[in-house]
Amino acid sequence: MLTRPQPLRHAADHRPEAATRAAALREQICCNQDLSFLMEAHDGLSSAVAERAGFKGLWASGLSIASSLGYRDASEASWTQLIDVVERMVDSTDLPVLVDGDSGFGNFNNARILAHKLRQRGAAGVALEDKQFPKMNSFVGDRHPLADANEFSGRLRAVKDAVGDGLVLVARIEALIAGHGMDEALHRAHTYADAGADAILIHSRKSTADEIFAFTNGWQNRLPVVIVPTKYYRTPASAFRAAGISTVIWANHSMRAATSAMRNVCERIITEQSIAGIEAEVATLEEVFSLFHYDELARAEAQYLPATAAPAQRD
Ligand code: SPV
Ligand code: MG
Repeated sequence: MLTRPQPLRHAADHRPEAATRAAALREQICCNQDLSFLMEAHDGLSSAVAERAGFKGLWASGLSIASSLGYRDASEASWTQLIDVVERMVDSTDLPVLVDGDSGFGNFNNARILAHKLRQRGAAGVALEDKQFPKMNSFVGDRHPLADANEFSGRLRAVKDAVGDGLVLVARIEALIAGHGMDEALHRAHTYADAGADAILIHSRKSTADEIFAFTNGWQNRLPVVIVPTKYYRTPASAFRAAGISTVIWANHSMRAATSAMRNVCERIITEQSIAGIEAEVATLEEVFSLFHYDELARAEAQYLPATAAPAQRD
């Protein structure tokens, strides 16, 4: 009897299903005993690098994705561009991806379409912020008009009805960014919990974590709390643990590291008119190839290409 070799599967076919990733993210955000960390990524490469480094979950940052596409973080990239990037991130790793869904690209209807398509592309969760569309990055200027809390709750309810537990739904509160104060932030957190959010992201642009800890004191972990310590970066993780915070998002550091590394290498090459000096400082091609499993392709070629196939024509 002819025994056929097991068919090889394309690298992306080995990846966990969307439901498995959503369950993994839910575990990290909602059920974790210790603090969880999500690392920013903005494409397939940065996702694969973060996974290789040991991160267990990714943050698909709106700022970083916009920047890598050459847009401003002001709702200039479309939701279809976002889901295409998320698909590349999902296909490049086994990790759950929490997607920065900005304000949901419109009203409840846009938000639920976004969530539905994100789930189809394998995302594990979506964070929606209570701003109006178009939004502006929280660290740019002082114009951050908030959405009405009830209208925003409708966006959350519509997303929950559309995708159920298929995505972890994180409600992000911008009241502190917009200068509305702690009472408003807590009121909104309770409103969004009532609307079905799975976790609350409380955002601050202060250089200390004081207002984050004031929030966690008032909130008493009715839902898990997610934070983004980009501006209060000096606060140690131990302080976040002590405050009972669930998850820390390192929100833009691969994008910023890439920016400074690219700037340095460009300046060196233009000055030195040579790449000899930087060869030892950049990733080897072998490292890049290994991130994307060229070995699997070689095995597939052995299985599927005719043995007599002529090598590809080269110049
Ligand atoms: C992002 O990474 O796009 C965020 C976080 O939303 S922040 O830039 O802090 O608003
Ligand atoms: Mg963002």
